[in-house]
Amino acid sequence: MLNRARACLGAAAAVVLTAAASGAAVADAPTATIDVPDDFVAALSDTRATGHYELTEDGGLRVWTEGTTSTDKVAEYVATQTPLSAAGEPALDYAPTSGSTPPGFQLVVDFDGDGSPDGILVGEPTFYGSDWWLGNAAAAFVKSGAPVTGGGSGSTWHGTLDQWRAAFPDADVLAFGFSLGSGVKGDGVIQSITFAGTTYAFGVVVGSAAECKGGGWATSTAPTFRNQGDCVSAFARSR
Ligand SMILES: [Ca+2]
Repeated sequence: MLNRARACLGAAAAVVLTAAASGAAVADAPTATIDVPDDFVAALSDTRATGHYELTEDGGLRVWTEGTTSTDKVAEYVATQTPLSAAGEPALDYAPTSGSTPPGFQLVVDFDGDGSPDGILVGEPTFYGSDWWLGNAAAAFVKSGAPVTGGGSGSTWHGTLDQWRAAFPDADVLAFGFSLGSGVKGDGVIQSITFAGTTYAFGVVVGSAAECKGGGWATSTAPTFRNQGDCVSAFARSR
């Protein structure tokens, strides 16, 4: 059976970990599940009128836009509290169906460690390799402290994550996520998202025995349950 631990990662979101109780973990297999949409931080969501996401049956997240206008954007974030020094090399495992621009990886970063976000780092390995660029809305002190200033990336301020870590040793990641668009027409499946050494799949996670009731058991995808009793007893066993 499954052990489960709900880790509260901020007021707005929590990530439910599901891990096999027996047997060695497979290195590349997802080791946690992002609960969709509950783990997406509402205050950070930037999914617009013609941007969409939906769960796939195998634990992926299909993301797509309808055209190339300013409303064609799908972007969601999961709360965390992780030193940038421990974030590793975040990556999306993305399988495109159409479109040539994959979603970018996004890190909402508190660069000076005072608890408030100061800017977003964007990773687009398809275009810029291991270089991460700073969003234009970032605080001035982050721009002035950027490892590299100049062309060659998605904005004027950029560098590898190791360079960013060296420049801002106190930086914390407050949220991680993805963005497709705006103005980009695309369709594909994010099979998993890797951050700070954990690989996440996507699903609907029932968090308590109470949530099993009223049909809740049938909505759960990570794991799936045969019926309400199966769901309720899973929580009984885990206590
Ligand atoms: Ca800050």
